[in-house]
Amino acid sequence: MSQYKIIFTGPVGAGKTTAINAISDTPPVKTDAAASDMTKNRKASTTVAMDYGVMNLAGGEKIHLYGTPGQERFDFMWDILVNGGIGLILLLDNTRADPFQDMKFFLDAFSKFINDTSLAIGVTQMDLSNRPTIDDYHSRLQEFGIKPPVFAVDAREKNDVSLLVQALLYSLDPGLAE
Ligand SMILES: Nc1nc2c(ncn2[C@@H]2O[C@H](COP(=O)(O)OP(=O)(O)OP(=O)(O)O)[C@@H](O)[C@H]2O)c(=O)[nH]1
Ligand SMILES: [Mg+2]
Repeated sequence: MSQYKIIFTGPVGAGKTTAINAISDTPPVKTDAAASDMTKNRKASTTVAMDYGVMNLAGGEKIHLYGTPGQERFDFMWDILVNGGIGLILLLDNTRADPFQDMKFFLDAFSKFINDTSLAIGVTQMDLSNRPTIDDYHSRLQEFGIKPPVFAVDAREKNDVSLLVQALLYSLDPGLAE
């Protein structure tokens, strides 16, 4: 049976923990701790080490899902978590002050891994803030010389997150995504 690993990253509150929770076929492992400074993100806790879940594909493959902490002070986990991964999902929160700056920051931070593997981008909270648009993201990504799939996703919705994962898998191996 084939086993693969993908990693979710992105800024605080983008929905990494929520997304893994939504699609995992096993009870997810979370390492959230209460955080008093999280009120501006409409949530009371933040990931301090990692999230973990598993998605079972129809072909019998297992996709191991790892989520990074969003906070930069835990960035020592980022290199550890990408080890052995086949692709990266970058979640961006459209209500943040400057989502393009977040995008640049994470593309830079994970540039080596992205170069070696594959990338898909999900933009969350578009129901709360509809700008920038997905087209705006595509334009900005052209400046980086990359063309990853970009979707609007609600991290709470299993279908949305699942489509994003399928897009990433498809870009790696069209046979893997069904
Ligand atoms: N309205 C709305 N809320 C969303 C959407 N996606 C996620 N959320 C909410 O946004 C919050 C995301 O929180 P987390 O999943 O903890 O975010 P995280 O990326 O794990 O954050 P850190 O671990 O702190 O880096 C949750 O309260 C979700 O319910 C969306 O598309 N729309
Ligand atoms: Mg989290």
